[in-house]
Amino acid sequence: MLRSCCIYSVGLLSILLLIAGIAMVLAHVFQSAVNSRIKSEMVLENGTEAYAVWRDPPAPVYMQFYFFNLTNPDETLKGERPAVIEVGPYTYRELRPMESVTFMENGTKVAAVNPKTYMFEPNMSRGLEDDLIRTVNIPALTVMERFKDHSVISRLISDLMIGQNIGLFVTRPVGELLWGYVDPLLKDLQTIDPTLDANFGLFYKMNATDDGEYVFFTGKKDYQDFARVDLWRGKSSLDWWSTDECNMINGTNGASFHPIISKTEKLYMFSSDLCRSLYATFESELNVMGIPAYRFVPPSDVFANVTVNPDNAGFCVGGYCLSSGLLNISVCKEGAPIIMSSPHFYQADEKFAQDVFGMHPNKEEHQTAIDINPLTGLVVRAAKRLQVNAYVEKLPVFSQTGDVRTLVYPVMYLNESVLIDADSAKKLGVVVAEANVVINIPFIVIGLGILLGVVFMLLLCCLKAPQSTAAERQPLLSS
Ligand SMILES: *[C@@H]1O[C@H](CO)[C@@H](O)[C@H](O)[C@H]1NC(C)=O
Ligand SMILES: *[C@@H]1O[C@H](CO)[C@@H](O)[C@H](O)[C@H]1NC(C)=O
Ligand SMILES: *[C@@H]1O[C@H](CO)[C@@H](O)[C@H](O)[C@H]1NC(C)=O
Ligand SMILES: *[C@@H]1O[C@H](CO)[C@@H](O)[C@H](O)[C@H]1NC(C)=O
Ligand SMILES: *[C@@H]1O[C@H](CO)[C@@H](O)[C@H](O)[C@H]1NC(C)=O
Ligand SMILES: *[C@@H]1O[C@H](CO)[C@@H](O)[C@H](O)[C@H]1NC(C)=O
Ligand SMILES: *[C@@H]1O[C@H](CO)[C@@H](O)[C@H](O)[C@H]1NC(C)=O
Ligand SMILES: CC(=O)N[C@H]1CO[C@H](CO)[C@@H](O)[C@@H]1O
Repeated sequence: MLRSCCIYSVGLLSILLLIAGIAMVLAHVFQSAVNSRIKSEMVLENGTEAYAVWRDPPAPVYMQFYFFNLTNPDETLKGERPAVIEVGPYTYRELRPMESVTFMENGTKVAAVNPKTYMFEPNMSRGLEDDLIRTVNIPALTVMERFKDHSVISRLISDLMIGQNIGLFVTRPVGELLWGYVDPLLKDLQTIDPTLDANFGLFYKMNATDDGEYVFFTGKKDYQDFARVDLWRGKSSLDWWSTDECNMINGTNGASFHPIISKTEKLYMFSSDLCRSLYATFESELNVMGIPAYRFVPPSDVFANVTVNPDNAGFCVGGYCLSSGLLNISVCKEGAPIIMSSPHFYQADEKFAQDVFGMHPNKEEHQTAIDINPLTGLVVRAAKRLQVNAYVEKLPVFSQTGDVRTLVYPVMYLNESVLIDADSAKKLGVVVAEANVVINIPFIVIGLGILLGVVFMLLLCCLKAPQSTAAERQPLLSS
Protein backbone atom coordinates (compact mmCIF):
# COMPACT_ATOMS: atom_id res chain seq x y z
CA MET A 1 0.00 0.00 0.00
CA LEU A 2 2.75 2.41 1.05
CA ARG A 3 4.84 1.36 -1.94
CA SER A 4 2.13 2.06 -4.50
CA CYS A 5 1.37 5.38 -2.84
CA CYS A 6 5.01 6.30 -3.36
CA ILE A 7 4.89 5.25 -6.99
CA TYR A 8 1.78 7.26 -7.73
CA SER A 9 3.30 10.37 -6.13
CA VAL A 10 6.21 9.99 -8.56
CA GLY A 11 3.73 9.86 -11.42
CA LEU A 12 1.87 12.89 -10.14
CA LEU A 13 5.08 14.83 -9.67
CA SER A 14 6.16 13.97 -13.19
CA ILE A 15 2.91 15.31 -14.61
CA LEU A 16 3.11 18.46 -12.49
CA LEU A 17 6.68 19.11 -13.63
CA LEU A 18 5.70 18.62 -17.25
CA ILE A 19 2.79 21.03 -16.93
CA ALA A 20 4.90 23.61 -15.07
CA GLY A 21 7.74 23.33 -17.59
CA ILE A 22 5.47 23.71 -20.60
CA ALA A 23 3.69 26.64 -18.93
CA MET A 24 7.03 28.32 -18.31
CA VAL A 25 8.07 27.81 -21.92
CA LEU A 26 4.80 29.25 -23.17
CA ALA A 27 4.88 32.19 -20.74
CA HIS A 28 8.52 33.06 -21.58
CA VAL A 29 9.08 33.91 -17.91
CA PHE A 30 12.77 33.11 -17.76
CA GLN A 31 13.46 34.54 -21.20
CA SER A 32 11.77 37.78 -20.17
CA ALA A 33 13.60 37.81 -16.85
CA VAL A 34 16.92 37.58 -18.67
CA ASN A 35 15.86 40.16 -21.23
CA SER A 36 14.72 42.65 -18.64
CA ARG A 37 17.90 42.13 -16.66
CA ILE A 38 19.92 42.91 -19.80
CA LYS A 39 17.66 45.82 -20.65
CA SER A 40 18.30 47.32 -17.24
CA GLU A 41 22.05 46.99 -17.77
CA MET A 42 22.06 48.44 -21.27
CA VAL A 43 21.56 52.04 -20.38
CA LEU A 44 24.00 54.92 -20.43
CA GLU A 45 23.67 56.18 -16.91
CA ASN A 46 26.24 57.26 -14.37
CA GLY A 47 27.12 54.01 -12.58
CA THR A 48 26.25 51.25 -15.06
CA GLU A 49 28.98 49.07 -16.54
CA ALA A 50 27.69 49.85 -20.04
CA TYR A 51 28.31 53.54 -19.35
CA ALA A 52 31.85 52.92 -18.13
CA VAL A 53 32.63 50.90 -21.27
CA TRP A 54 31.00 53.45 -23.56
CA ARG A 55 32.85 56.30 -21.94
CA ASP A 56 36.29 54.71 -21.96
CA PRO A 57 36.30 51.58 -24.14
CA PRO A 58 38.69 49.00 -22.66
CA ALA A 59 39.12 47.05 -25.92
CA PRO A 60 42.06 48.36 -27.99
CA VAL A 61 41.13 49.84 -31.36
CA TYR A 62 43.76 49.68 -34.08
CA MET A 63 43.92 51.67 -37.26
CA GLN A 64 46.07 50.03 -39.92
CA PHE A 65 47.07 51.75 -43.15
CA TYR A 66 48.22 49.97 -46.29
CA PHE A 67 49.69 52.11 -49.08
CA PHE A 68 50.03 51.33 -52.78
CA ASN A 69 53.54 52.16 -54.00
CA LEU A 70 53.67 52.97 -57.70
CA THR A 71 56.47 51.17 -59.58
CA ASN A 72 56.01 52.50 -63.14
CA PRO A 73 55.24 56.25 -63.13
CA ASP A 74 56.74 56.89 -66.60
CA GLU A 75 54.79 54.08 -68.26
CA THR A 76 51.61 55.16 -66.46
CA LEU A 77 52.00 58.66 -67.89
CA LYS A 78 52.35 57.06 -71.34
CA GLY A 79 48.97 55.40 -70.91
CA GLU A 80 49.93 52.02 -69.54
CA ARG A 81 48.27 50.40 -66.57
CA PRO A 82 49.80 51.49 -63.26
CA ALA A 83 51.53 48.68 -61.37
CA VAL A 84 51.42 49.03 -57.58
CA ILE A 85 52.85 47.13 -54.64
CA GLU A 86 50.92 47.05 -51.38
CA VAL A 87 53.08 48.07 -48.41
CA GLY A 88 52.22 48.13 -44.71
CA PRO A 89 50.50 47.82 -42.37
CA TYR A 90 51.41 51.04 -40.59
CA THR A 91 49.55 50.47 -37.34
CA TYR A 92 48.26 53.04 -34.86
CA ARG A 93 46.58 52.40 -31.56
CA GLU A 94 43.49 54.61 -31.19
CA LEU A 95 42.56 56.20 -27.89
CA ARG A 96 38.96 57.34 -28.09
CA PRO A 97 37.37 58.39 -24.82
CA MET A 98 34.05 60.23 -24.71
CA GLU A 99 34.50 63.79 -23.45
CA SER A 100 32.30 66.70 -22.42
CA VAL A 101 29.60 64.21 -21.50
CA THR A 102 26.29 65.93 -20.69
CA PHE A 103 23.05 64.16 -19.97
CA MET A 104 19.94 65.72 -21.46
CA GLU A 105 16.16 65.37 -21.42
CA ASN A 106 15.86 63.54 -18.12
CA GLY A 107 18.66 61.15 -18.96
CA THR A 108 17.13 59.85 -22.19
CA LYS A 109 19.90 61.42 -24.29
CA VAL A 110 23.55 62.19 -23.79
CA ALA A 111 25.77 64.59 -25.71
CA ALA A 112 29.50 64.03 -26.04
CA VAL A 113 32.51 64.55 -28.27
CA ASN A 114 34.78 61.67 -29.18
CA PRO A 115 38.35 62.85 -29.89
CA LYS A 116 40.70 60.22 -31.25
CA THR A 117 44.40 60.08 -30.61
CA TYR A 118 46.60 57.91 -32.81
CA MET A 119 49.78 56.36 -31.39
CA PHE A 120 52.15 54.61 -33.79
CA GLU A 121 52.76 50.94 -32.92
CA PRO A 122 56.07 49.90 -34.51
CA ASN A 123 55.72 46.33 -33.21
CA MET A 124 52.46 45.84 -35.09
CA SER A 125 53.70 47.55 -38.25
CA ARG A 126 55.71 46.40 -41.22
CA GLY A 127 57.77 49.51 -41.88
CA LEU A 128 58.16 52.91 -40.28
CA GLU A 129 56.46 56.27 -40.65
CA ASP A 130 59.39 57.60 -42.69
CA ASP A 131 59.05 54.92 -45.42
CA LEU A 132 58.76 56.62 -48.80
CA ILE A 133 55.65 56.03 -50.89
CA ARG A 134 55.20 57.05 -54.51
CA THR A 135 51.57 57.81 -55.24
CA VAL A 136 49.33 60.26 -57.03
CA ASN A 137 49.76 63.92 -56.00
CA ILE A 138 46.30 64.69 -54.65
CA PRO A 139 46.79 68.47 -54.08
CA ALA A 140 48.15 68.93 -57.62
CA LEU A 141 45.35 66.79 -59.04
CA THR A 142 42.77 68.84 -57.17
CA VAL A 143 44.20 72.13 -58.40
CA MET A 144 44.42 70.88 -62.01
CA GLU A 145 40.82 69.56 -61.93
CA ARG A 146 39.65 72.84 -60.47
CA PHE A 147 41.18 75.02 -63.20
CA LYS A 148 41.07 72.67 -66.19
CA ASP A 149 38.47 74.84 -67.91
CA HIS A 150 40.21 78.20 -67.37
CA SER A 151 42.77 78.43 -70.17
CA VAL A 152 44.72 81.42 -68.77
CA ILE A 153 44.88 80.31 -65.15
CA SER A 154 45.62 76.73 -66.14
CA ARG A 155 48.62 77.83 -68.24
CA LEU A 156 49.96 79.90 -65.33
CA ILE A 157 49.56 76.98 -62.92
CA SER A 158 51.09 74.55 -65.37
CA ASP A 159 54.18 76.79 -65.72
CA LEU A 160 54.38 77.14 -61.96
CA MET A 161 54.34 73.34 -61.64
CA ILE A 162 57.02 72.89 -64.29
CA GLY A 163 59.20 75.48 -62.49
CA GLN A 164 58.86 73.59 -59.21
CA ASN A 165 59.17 70.18 -60.85
CA ILE A 166 55.75 69.11 -59.61
CA GLY A 167 54.16 66.25 -61.52
CA LEU A 168 51.16 63.94 -61.32
CA PHE A 169 53.02 61.69 -58.89
CA VAL A 170 54.77 62.48 -55.66
CA THR A 171 57.08 60.58 -53.32
CA ARG A 172 56.59 61.31 -49.62
CA PRO A 173 57.01 59.57 -46.25
CA VAL A 174 54.00 57.70 -44.86
CA GLY A 175 53.87 60.02 -41.83
CA GLU A 176 53.54 63.10 -44.06
CA LEU A 177 50.96 61.57 -46.40
CA LEU A 178 48.82 60.73 -43.38
CA TRP A 179 49.31 63.53 -40.89
CA GLY A 180 50.15 66.40 -43.23
CA TYR A 181 52.94 68.34 -44.92
CA VAL A 182 53.28 71.74 -46.53
CA ASP A 183 52.53 71.24 -50.19
CA PRO A 184 54.73 73.47 -52.44
CA LEU A 185 51.99 74.12 -55.01
CA LEU A 186 49.38 75.01 -52.38
CA LYS A 187 51.96 77.25 -50.72
CA ASP A 188 52.49 79.16 -53.98
CA LEU A 189 48.75 79.51 -54.49
CA GLN A 190 48.42 80.76 -50.94
CA THR A 191 50.15 83.98 -52.01
CA ILE A 192 47.16 84.59 -54.31
CA ASP A 193 44.49 83.27 -51.93
CA PRO A 194 45.59 83.70 -48.29
CA THR A 195 42.59 81.74 -46.97
CA LEU A 196 44.02 78.58 -48.52
CA ASP A 197 45.60 76.03 -46.17
CA ALA A 198 48.96 74.98 -47.63
CA ASN A 199 48.94 71.71 -45.69
CA PHE A 200 47.77 68.43 -47.07
CA GLY A 201 47.44 65.01 -45.44
CA LEU A 202 44.86 62.25 -45.59
CA PHE A 203 44.43 62.49 -41.81
CA TYR A 204 45.59 66.09 -41.49
CA LYS A 205 44.38 67.68 -38.21
CA MET A 206 42.67 64.48 -37.19
CA ASN A 207 45.02 63.51 -34.37
CA ALA A 208 43.69 64.35 -30.93
CA THR A 209 40.76 66.29 -32.36
CA ASP A 210 37.09 65.52 -32.36
CA ASP A 211 34.71 65.64 -35.27
CA GLY A 212 31.94 67.56 -33.59
CA GLU A 213 29.29 66.83 -31.05
CA TYR A 214 27.22 63.67 -31.06
CA VAL A 215 23.94 63.15 -29.31
CA PHE A 216 23.26 59.53 -28.34
CA PHE A 217 20.15 57.88 -27.00
CA THR A 218 20.89 56.40 -23.58
CA GLY A 219 18.45 53.53 -23.89
CA LYS A 220 16.50 54.71 -20.85
CA LYS A 221 13.31 55.32 -22.79
CA ASP A 222 13.68 52.42 -25.21
CA TYR A 223 16.45 49.89 -24.64
CA GLN A 224 16.58 49.23 -28.38
CA ASP A 225 18.00 52.72 -28.83
CA PHE A 226 20.95 52.04 -26.53
CA ALA A 227 23.93 54.16 -27.66
CA ARG A 228 22.32 54.96 -31.01
CA VAL A 229 23.43 58.20 -32.63
CA ASP A 230 20.57 60.70 -32.76
CA LEU A 231 22.33 63.82 -34.01
CA TRP A 232 25.77 64.56 -35.37
CA ARG A 233 26.75 68.23 -35.44
CA GLY A 234 23.16 69.09 -34.80
CA LYS A 235 21.87 67.18 -37.84
CA SER A 236 19.63 64.18 -37.79
CA SER A 237 20.93 60.89 -39.16
CA LEU A 238 18.51 61.19 -42.06
CA ASP A 239 20.37 64.20 -43.45
CA TRP A 240 23.86 62.80 -43.19
CA TRP A 241 24.42 61.94 -46.78
CA SER A 242 23.30 65.31 -48.02
CA THR A 243 25.41 67.43 -45.73
CA ASP A 244 28.30 69.03 -47.53
CA GLU A 245 30.15 69.59 -44.28
CA CYS A 246 31.10 65.95 -44.24
CA ASN A 247 34.70 65.01 -44.28
CA MET A 248 36.64 62.37 -46.10
CA ILE A 249 38.14 60.38 -43.32
CA ASN A 250 36.57 61.33 -40.07
CA GLY A 251 36.57 57.80 -38.62
CA THR A 252 33.74 55.52 -37.52
CA ASN A 253 31.67 56.74 -34.72
CA GLY A 254 29.98 53.68 -33.51
CA ALA A 255 27.41 51.18 -34.45
CA SER A 256 23.89 51.17 -33.20
CA PHE A 257 22.44 47.85 -32.37
CA HIS A 258 19.58 46.26 -30.59
CA PRO A 259 20.32 44.16 -27.57
CA ILE A 260 18.97 40.66 -28.00
CA ILE A 261 19.56 40.66 -31.67
CA SER A 262 17.97 38.48 -34.30
CA LYS A 263 19.27 37.21 -37.59
CA THR A 264 16.77 39.26 -39.53
CA GLU A 265 18.00 42.52 -38.03
CA LYS A 266 19.26 45.32 -40.26
CA LEU A 267 22.15 46.85 -38.41
CA TYR A 268 22.69 50.55 -38.97
CA MET A 269 26.22 51.81 -38.61
CA PHE A 270 27.18 55.38 -38.84
CA SER A 271 30.34 56.30 -40.67
CA SER A 272 31.19 59.93 -41.13
CA ASP A 273 33.82 59.05 -43.78
CA LEU A 274 31.06 58.14 -46.12
CA CYS A 275 28.89 61.01 -44.99
CA ARG A 276 26.05 58.61 -44.32
CA SER A 277 24.96 55.60 -42.40
CA LEU A 278 25.38 52.14 -43.82
CA TYR A 279 23.60 48.98 -42.89
CA ALA A 280 24.73 45.42 -42.49
CA THR A 281 22.81 42.16 -42.57
CA PHE A 282 23.32 38.77 -40.93
CA GLU A 283 25.87 36.52 -42.61
CA SER A 284 26.92 33.70 -40.29
CA GLU A 285 27.22 32.42 -36.75
CA LEU A 286 30.65 32.18 -35.22
CA ASN A 287 32.63 32.23 -32.01
CA VAL A 288 34.88 35.09 -30.90
CA MET A 289 37.11 34.37 -27.89
CA GLY A 290 34.64 31.71 -26.80
CA ILE A 291 31.63 34.00 -27.09
CA PRO A 292 28.86 33.16 -29.54
CA ALA A 293 28.41 35.90 -32.14
CA TYR A 294 26.49 36.76 -35.27
CA ARG A 295 28.49 38.25 -38.12
CA PHE A 296 26.90 41.16 -39.95
CA VAL A 297 28.32 42.48 -43.23
CA PRO A 298 27.16 45.22 -45.59
CA PRO A 299 25.25 43.51 -48.40
CA SER A 300 26.82 43.93 -51.82
CA ASP A 301 24.17 46.42 -52.86
CA VAL A 302 25.10 48.91 -50.12
CA PHE A 303 27.74 50.40 -52.39
CA ALA A 304 25.92 49.66 -55.62
CA ASN A 305 25.11 52.55 -57.91
CA VAL A 306 21.67 53.98 -58.34
CA THR A 307 20.78 51.69 -61.26
CA VAL A 308 21.39 48.59 -59.17
CA ASN A 309 20.07 49.93 -55.87
CA PRO A 310 17.72 52.94 -56.08
CA ASP A 311 18.17 53.49 -52.32
CA ASN A 312 21.66 54.73 -53.09
CA ALA A 313 20.50 57.85 -54.85
CA GLY A 314 22.24 59.71 -52.02
CA PHE A 315 25.57 58.50 -53.39
CA CYS A 316 25.10 60.46 -56.55
CA VAL A 317 26.38 63.87 -55.66
CA GLY A 318 25.13 66.67 -57.88
CA GLY A 319 23.79 64.20 -60.40
CA TYR A 320 27.04 62.25 -60.75
CA CYS A 321 26.65 58.57 -60.01
CA LEU A 322 29.59 56.23 -60.13
CA SER A 323 29.20 52.63 -61.12
CA SER A 324 28.86 49.80 -58.60
CA GLY A 325 31.17 49.65 -55.62
CA LEU A 326 32.43 53.24 -55.72
CA LEU A 327 31.42 56.36 -53.91
CA ASN A 328 32.32 59.88 -55.08
CA ILE A 329 32.93 61.98 -51.99
CA SER A 330 34.43 64.93 -53.80
CA VAL A 331 31.99 67.38 -52.21
CA CYS A 332 33.04 66.16 -48.78
CA LYS A 333 36.69 66.95 -49.48
CA GLU A 334 36.69 70.50 -50.82
CA GLY A 335 36.52 69.35 -54.41
CA ALA A 336 39.44 66.89 -54.28
CA PRO A 337 38.58 64.07 -56.70
CA ILE A 338 38.42 61.42 -53.99
CA ILE A 339 36.52 58.19 -54.49
CA MET A 340 35.98 55.61 -51.77
CA SER A 341 35.66 51.87 -52.29
CA SER A 342 36.33 48.63 -50.48
CA PRO A 343 40.03 47.63 -50.40
CA HIS A 344 41.31 46.29 -53.75
CA PHE A 345 37.92 47.22 -55.23
CA TYR A 346 36.32 44.24 -53.52
CA GLN A 347 32.64 44.07 -54.57
CA ALA A 348 33.14 46.82 -57.14
CA ASP A 349 32.82 46.44 -60.87
CA GLU A 350 35.68 44.16 -62.02
CA LYS A 351 36.97 46.76 -64.46
CA PHE A 352 38.43 48.88 -61.64
CA ALA A 353 40.62 46.08 -60.29
CA GLN A 354 41.64 45.19 -63.85
CA ASP A 355 42.75 48.77 -64.57
CA VAL A 356 45.55 48.54 -62.00
CA PHE A 357 48.23 45.83 -61.70
CA GLY A 358 48.44 44.53 -58.15
CA MET A 359 44.77 44.43 -57.08
CA HIS A 360 43.73 41.13 -55.49
CA PRO A 361 40.28 41.55 -54.00
CA ASN A 362 39.15 38.86 -51.58
CA LYS A 363 36.30 38.59 -49.15
CA GLU A 364 38.21 37.46 -46.08
CA GLU A 365 40.69 40.34 -46.06
CA HIS A 366 38.71 43.13 -47.66
CA GLN A 367 35.17 43.04 -46.38
CA THR A 368 33.83 45.15 -43.56
CA ALA A 369 32.38 42.94 -40.83
CA ILE A 370 30.92 43.34 -37.38
CA ASP A 371 30.50 40.47 -34.94
CA ILE A 372 27.87 40.87 -32.25
CA ASN A 373 26.90 38.77 -29.29
CA PRO A 374 23.17 38.28 -29.97
CA LEU A 375 22.14 38.01 -26.33
CA THR A 376 23.54 41.35 -25.20
CA GLY A 377 23.98 43.17 -28.50
CA LEU A 378 27.60 43.92 -27.61
CA VAL A 379 30.17 44.21 -30.38
CA VAL A 380 32.85 41.59 -29.76
CA ARG A 381 34.86 42.20 -32.93
CA ALA A 382 34.65 44.57 -35.87
CA ALA A 383 36.74 45.61 -38.85
CA LYS A 384 35.96 48.61 -41.00
CA ARG A 385 37.84 48.51 -44.28
CA LEU A 386 37.86 51.34 -46.78
CA GLN A 387 40.06 52.37 -49.68
CA VAL A 388 40.89 55.91 -50.70
CA ASN A 389 41.22 56.40 -54.46
CA ALA A 390 41.79 59.40 -56.69
CA TYR A 391 39.99 59.96 -59.97
CA VAL A 392 42.71 60.50 -62.58
CA GLU A 393 42.19 61.58 -66.18
CA LYS A 394 44.17 63.19 -68.97
CA LEU A 395 43.77 66.98 -68.93
CA PRO A 396 44.99 68.41 -72.27
CA VAL A 397 45.80 71.81 -70.72
CA PHE A 398 48.15 70.19 -68.21
CA SER A 399 51.14 68.43 -69.76
CA GLN A 400 51.76 66.95 -66.28
CA THR A 401 48.96 64.44 -66.90
CA GLY A 402 50.69 63.15 -70.07
CA ASP A 403 48.66 60.43 -71.76
CA VAL A 404 47.42 58.87 -68.56
CA ARG A 405 44.33 56.73 -68.97
CA THR A 406 41.13 57.61 -67.15
CA LEU A 407 41.14 55.54 -64.01
CA VAL A 408 40.24 55.27 -60.35
CA TYR A 409 43.74 55.21 -58.86
CA PRO A 410 44.16 53.42 -55.48
CA VAL A 411 46.15 55.46 -52.92
CA MET A 412 45.76 53.47 -49.71
CA TYR A 413 43.30 51.50 -47.66
CA LEU A 414 42.63 51.29 -43.96
CA ASN A 415 41.45 48.65 -41.57
CA GLU A 416 40.07 49.99 -38.34
CA SER A 417 39.50 47.03 -36.07
CA VAL A 418 38.58 46.15 -32.55
CA LEU A 419 38.55 42.87 -30.66
CA ILE A 420 37.01 42.47 -27.21
CA ASP A 421 39.69 42.42 -24.49
CA ALA A 422 40.28 39.23 -22.51
CA ASP A 423 38.86 40.70 -19.30
CA SER A 424 35.57 41.79 -20.84
CA ALA A 425 35.36 38.51 -22.77
CA LYS A 426 35.58 36.62 -19.50
CA LYS A 427 32.84 38.73 -17.90
CA LEU A 428 30.63 38.45 -20.96
CA GLY A 429 31.25 34.69 -21.07
CA VAL A 430 29.91 34.37 -17.51
CA VAL A 431 26.83 36.47 -18.35
CA VAL A 432 26.12 34.35 -21.44
CA ALA A 433 26.58 31.09 -19.54
CA GLU A 434 24.31 32.23 -16.69
CA ALA A 435 21.69 33.48 -19.10
CA ASN A 436 21.77 30.16 -20.93
CA VAL A 437 21.17 28.28 -17.68
CA VAL A 438 18.31 30.59 -16.70
CA ILE A 439 16.71 30.49 -20.15
CA ASN A 440 16.92 26.69 -20.07
CA ILE A 441 15.30 26.24 -16.66
CA PRO A 442 11.89 25.37 -18.18
CA PHE A 443 13.51 22.75 -20.37
CA ILE A 444 15.39 21.33 -17.38
CA VAL A 445 12.05 21.11 -15.55
CA ILE A 446 10.45 19.36 -18.52
CA GLY A 447 13.42 17.00 -18.72
CA LEU A 448 13.05 16.19 -15.05
CA GLY A 449 9.32 15.58 -15.58
CA ILE A 450 10.06 13.15 -18.42
CA LEU A 451 12.69 11.39 -16.32
CA LEU A 452 10.28 10.95 -13.43
CA GLY A 453 7.66 9.74 -15.89
CA VAL A 454 10.02 7.04 -17.09
CA VAL A 455 10.86 6.08 -13.49
CA PHE A 456 7.15 5.92 -12.78
CA MET A 457 6.53 3.58 -15.72
CA LEU A 458 9.40 1.33 -14.70
CA LEU A 459 8.20 1.17 -11.09
CA LEU A 460 4.70 0.44 -12.28
CA CYS A 461 5.98 -2.45 -14.42
CA CYS A 462 8.08 -3.86 -11.59
CA LEU A 463 5.13 -3.67 -9.25
CA LYS A 464 2.75 -5.35 -11.65
CA ALA A 465 5.15 -7.83 -13.15
CA PRO A 466 5.15 -10.50 -10.35
CA GLN A 467 1.33 -10.45 -10.19
CA SER A 468 0.89 -10.75 -13.93
CA THR A 469 3.38 -13.61 -14.26
CA ALA A 470 1.61 -15.37 -11.44
CA ALA A 471 -1.72 -14.82 -13.20
CA GLU A 472 -0.32 -16.13 -16.45
CA ARG A 473 1.14 -19.20 -14.81
CA GLN A 474 -2.13 -20.19 -13.17
CA PRO A 475 -3.84 -21.64 -16.25
CA LEU A 476 -0.67 -23.43 -17.25
CA LEU A 477 -0.53 -25.16 -13.90
CA SER A 478 -4.20 -26.01 -13.88
CA SER A 479 -4.04 -27.61 -17.33
C1 LIG B 1 28.93 60.66 -12.24
O1 LIG B 1 29.03 60.48 -10.85
C2 LIG B 1 30.24 60.95 -10.29
C3 LIG B 1 30.27 60.65 -8.80
O2 LIG B 1 29.22 59.85 -8.43
C4 LIG B 1 30.38 62.44 -10.55
O3 LIG B 1 31.62 62.90 -10.03
C5 LIG B 1 30.30 62.71 -12.04
O4 LIG B 1 30.34 64.09 -12.28
C6 LIG B 1 29.06 62.13 -12.63
N1 LIG B 1 29.11 62.28 -14.07
C7 LIG B 1 28.14 62.83 -14.78
C8 LIG B 1 28.36 62.95 -16.25
O5 LIG B 1 27.11 63.23 -14.28
C1 LIG C 1 11.41 65.43 -17.36
O1 LIG C 1 10.57 64.79 -16.41
C2 LIG C 1 9.60 65.67 -15.82
C3 LIG C 1 8.85 64.93 -14.76
O2 LIG C 1 8.74 63.58 -15.05
C4 LIG C 1 8.67 66.20 -16.92
O3 LIG C 1 7.73 67.08 -16.40
C5 LIG C 1 9.51 66.91 -17.97
O4 LIG C 1 8.70 67.34 -19.05
C6 LIG C 1 10.61 66.02 -18.51
N1 LIG C 1 11.48 66.80 -19.38
C7 LIG C 1 11.84 66.38 -20.62
C8 LIG C 1 12.72 67.31 -21.37
O5 LIG C 1 11.49 65.31 -21.06
C1 LIG D 1 48.99 62.37 -31.74
O1 LIG D 1 49.05 63.24 -30.63
C2 LIG D 1 49.66 62.68 -29.49
C3 LIG D 1 49.64 63.69 -28.38
O2 LIG D 1 48.64 64.60 -28.52
C4 LIG D 1 51.09 62.29 -29.81
O3 LIG D 1 51.67 61.66 -28.69
C5 LIG D 1 51.08 61.32 -30.98
O4 LIG D 1 52.41 61.01 -31.37
C6 LIG D 1 50.36 61.94 -32.16
N1 LIG D 1 50.28 60.98 -33.23
C7 LIG D 1 50.64 61.24 -34.45
C8 LIG D 1 50.44 60.16 -35.44
O5 LIG D 1 51.11 62.29 -34.76
C1 LIG E 1 58.23 52.84 -52.79
O1 LIG E 1 58.82 53.12 -54.04
C2 LIG E 1 59.87 54.07 -53.96
C3 LIG E 1 60.29 54.37 -55.37
O2 LIG E 1 60.59 53.20 -56.06
C4 LIG E 1 61.00 53.52 -53.12
O3 LIG E 1 62.01 54.49 -53.00
C5 LIG E 1 60.45 53.20 -51.73
O4 LIG E 1 61.45 52.59 -50.94
C6 LIG E 1 59.25 52.28 -51.82
N1 LIG E 1 58.67 52.19 -50.52
C7 LIG E 1 58.49 51.04 -49.84
C8 LIG E 1 57.89 51.13 -48.51
O5 LIG E 1 58.81 49.97 -50.31
C1 LIG F 1 25.53 51.07 -62.51
O1 LIG F 1 26.24 49.84 -62.54
C2 LIG F 1 25.87 49.02 -63.62
C3 LIG F 1 26.60 47.70 -63.46
O2 LIG F 1 27.84 47.88 -62.83
C4 LIG F 1 26.18 49.73 -64.94
O3 LIG F 1 25.81 48.92 -66.02
C5 LIG F 1 25.44 51.05 -65.00
O4 LIG F 1 25.79 51.78 -66.14
C6 LIG F 1 25.76 51.89 -63.78
N1 LIG F 1 24.91 53.08 -63.76
C7 LIG F 1 25.36 54.33 -63.58
C8 LIG F 1 24.35 55.40 -63.53
O5 LIG F 1 26.55 54.57 -63.42
C1 LIG G 1 32.37 63.61 -58.33
O1 LIG G 1 31.48 64.62 -57.88
C2 LIG G 1 31.85 65.95 -58.27
C3 LIG G 1 30.83 66.91 -57.76
O2 LIG G 1 30.43 66.63 -56.52
C4 LIG G 1 31.93 66.09 -59.77
O3 LIG G 1 32.37 67.39 -60.10
C5 LIG G 1 32.89 65.06 -60.31
O4 LIG G 1 32.88 65.11 -61.72
C6 LIG G 1 32.49 63.66 -59.85
N1 LIG G 1 33.50 62.72 -60.28
C7 LIG G 1 33.22 61.68 -61.05
C8 LIG G 1 34.35 60.82 -61.44
O5 LIG G 1 32.10 61.40 -61.41
C1 LIG H 1 43.05 44.34 -41.05
O1 LIG H 1 42.79 43.95 -42.39
C2 LIG H 1 43.93 43.51 -43.10
C3 LIG H 1 43.50 43.20 -44.49
O2 LIG H 1 42.52 44.03 -44.94
C4 LIG H 1 44.55 42.30 -42.42
O3 LIG H 1 45.72 41.94 -43.08
C5 LIG H 1 44.86 42.64 -40.98
O4 LIG H 1 45.32 41.49 -40.30
C6 LIG H 1 43.62 43.17 -40.28
N1 LIG H 1 43.99 43.58 -38.95
C7 LIG H 1 43.39 43.14 -37.88
C8 LIG H 1 43.90 43.67 -36.58
O5 LIG H 1 42.46 42.36 -37.93
C1 LIG I 1 38.57 64.93 -36.40
C2 LIG I 1 38.43 65.73 -37.64
O1 LIG I 1 39.35 65.94 -38.37
N1 LIG I 1 37.24 66.20 -37.91
C3 LIG I 1 36.99 66.90 -39.13
C4 LIG I 1 35.73 66.32 -39.73
O2 LIG I 1 35.29 67.10 -40.79
C5 LIG I 1 35.09 68.46 -40.52
C6 LIG I 1 34.49 69.14 -41.73
O3 LIG I 1 35.30 68.98 -42.86
C7 LIG I 1 36.40 69.11 -40.08
O4 LIG I 1 36.20 70.48 -39.83
C8 LIG I 1 36.86 68.40 -38.85
O5 LIG I 1 38.08 68.93 -38.44
